[in-house]
Amino acid sequence: MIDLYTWTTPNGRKLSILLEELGVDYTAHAINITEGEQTSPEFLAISPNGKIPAIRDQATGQSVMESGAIMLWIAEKEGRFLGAPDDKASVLEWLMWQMSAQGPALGRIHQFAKYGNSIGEPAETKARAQGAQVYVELNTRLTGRDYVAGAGRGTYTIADMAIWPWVSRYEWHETDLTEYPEVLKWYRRLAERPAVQRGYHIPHFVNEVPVP
Ligand SMILES: N[C@@H](CCC(=O)N[C@@H](CS)C(=O)NCC(=O)O)C(=O)O
Repeated sequence: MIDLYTWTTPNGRKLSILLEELGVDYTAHAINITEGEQTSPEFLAISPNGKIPAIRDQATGQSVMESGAIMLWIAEKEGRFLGAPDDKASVLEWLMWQMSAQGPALGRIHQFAKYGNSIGEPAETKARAQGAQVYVELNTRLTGRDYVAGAGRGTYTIADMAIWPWVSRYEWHETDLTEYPEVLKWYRRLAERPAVQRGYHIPHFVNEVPVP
């Protein structure tokens, strides 16, 4: 049994989507990051970076922080959603792209576009350009493919599960997905998956899965 410490954010939803896709037993614990619960000593013992998501394997007592590390750790343990052996390089590429490029670029836009924490011009213009750039990269990658990683048209992997929840915040970063038709097709395809829908509503319902 896995304990998942999470909140209603893209980084949290990556893990609840993976666990729902795997169909493994897990218990979701809500860590309300708007109330500072991520700074409690109990939580910091599991997640020393003071951020969700984190997990704890009840069987071994092993805890893991950092969403990309957790996804890899669980997928390798379960032997699923990593594609074929030859697909591993592209799974890692797109998982790391999500962690280092897509998440930070879009999260920066949320700070001023959604929360009103202005960083002034020209920094906001530059941040929006970087946000558009990650969509161009994803749209290009998805051209002629169904999934981001793997040979041929691709295979559904943890890389898709990591990227999708950030795209689901398209309204927050004021992106019109119709400008990125390959991303839109992929986004809708994943949004239809029952496990993605269930995972989106962990640890609790906020809104229906947005679908343009
Ligand atoms: N690199 C981390 C980022 C996690 C992260 O930024 N989590 C946010 C919510 S999406 C958080 O817990 N913020 C609370 C805080 O920073 O105090 C990961 O991928 O797990």
